[in-house]
Amino acid sequence: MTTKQRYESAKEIYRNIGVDTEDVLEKLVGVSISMHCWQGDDVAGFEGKKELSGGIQATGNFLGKARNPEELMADMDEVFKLIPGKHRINLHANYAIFEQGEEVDRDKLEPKHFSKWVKYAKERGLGIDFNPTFFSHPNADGLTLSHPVEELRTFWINHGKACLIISEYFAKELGTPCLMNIWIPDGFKDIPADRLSPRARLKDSLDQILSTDYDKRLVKVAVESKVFGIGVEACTVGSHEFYMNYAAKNNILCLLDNGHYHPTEVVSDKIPSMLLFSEELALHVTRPMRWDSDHVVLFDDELKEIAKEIVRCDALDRVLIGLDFFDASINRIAAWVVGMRNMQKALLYAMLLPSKKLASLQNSREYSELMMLQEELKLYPFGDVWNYFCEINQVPQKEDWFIAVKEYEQRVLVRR
Ligand code: RNT
Ligand code: ZN
Repeated sequence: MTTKQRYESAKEIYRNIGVDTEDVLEKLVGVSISMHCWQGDDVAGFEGKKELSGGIQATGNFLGKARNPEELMADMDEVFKLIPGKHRINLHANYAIFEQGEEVDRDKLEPKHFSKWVKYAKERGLGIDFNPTFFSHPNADGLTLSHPVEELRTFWINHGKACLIISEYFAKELGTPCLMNIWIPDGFKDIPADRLSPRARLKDSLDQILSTDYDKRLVKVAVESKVFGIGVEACTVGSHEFYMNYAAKNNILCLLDNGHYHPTEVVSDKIPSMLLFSEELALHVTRPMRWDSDHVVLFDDELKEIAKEIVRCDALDRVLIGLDFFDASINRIAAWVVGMRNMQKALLYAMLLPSKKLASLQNSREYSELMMLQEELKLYPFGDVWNYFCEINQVPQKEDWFIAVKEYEQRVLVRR
């Protein structure tokens, strides 16, 4: 049977439960996912030999890591050939591209240092999202925006302000709003004596950054909380409560990274609550394994649950989905493709559920039937719809994409 024939049969099966697969495929292709550039080089960036700091860690030594902008862009192109739809790229400030002799420190960054990225994105019709980089820098000695030393705190405030201007430049150039996400590594390894002052300083730093004159329609600022990290096990300054309140009061976005909560706490459950109180919400979809390990996103239960919440809340246009993982132990392009395709698969899976019917079973408290149906739906021919989606969007189906990755590994990566 051809992919199309399998799809036709699946379409019929889904029609019987009231799901229109044609509708779903049209919707799905319109969902853009923000692909993080930092999977391509283990969060190294282009500033030279700076150690990765801030309590995040890329482990592994797979061959072929991108060493410069050209290589990183070429690798990203390979990924985009293998995933259906049009997406966005997510950059960090330490991926600035300097001309010879033009290097500046992070507090002095300007739009021109990102013009090559704009050119790249324009040529491919991609949007850009952005992140100030508050780690891997001599001034980030465990504390940044909450630093008690004014001079250091000011350096980081100025970095944040510079990044707002750069974000606005991306939005203007590319004609699509830029999400600028703030994550800082600030915290304490052991029990602090004062949790209030660092948070008061962080609050003031954010106020100062946001006082920059920028167009709120073009730049969406988000704040990303974290419960713990390597070296900051006892307390993080930017906790969930801190940022949720800060975001609500200042009308900016919260960004939820599903590796940043207590190990049994799930982001999927937070999505509807957040959406009741804020217009938009941003996500870093990742896979924590026992800790915030940033493993490649798999098609697992929590990913499906996250996608279901977005779809059921009818919030595809209110939830900004970005990925955040960095695995250096496998082919980095394969890592990207697996993660991106899985995010799309999860959305498709969610869109193919008869959500209204399931909700009505819940509301009429027919819990036995609800459980039965939710379980039966797991074996519906979802894969046949996915393969057809790949076919009509001209990317390889099933595992076939890996042939291209292997070929690129042999032709390009092994020579690096
Ligand atoms: C770290 C945060 C943050 C980073 C990226 C590189 O724990 O998740 O989002 O992973 O900014
Ligand atoms: Zn994150």
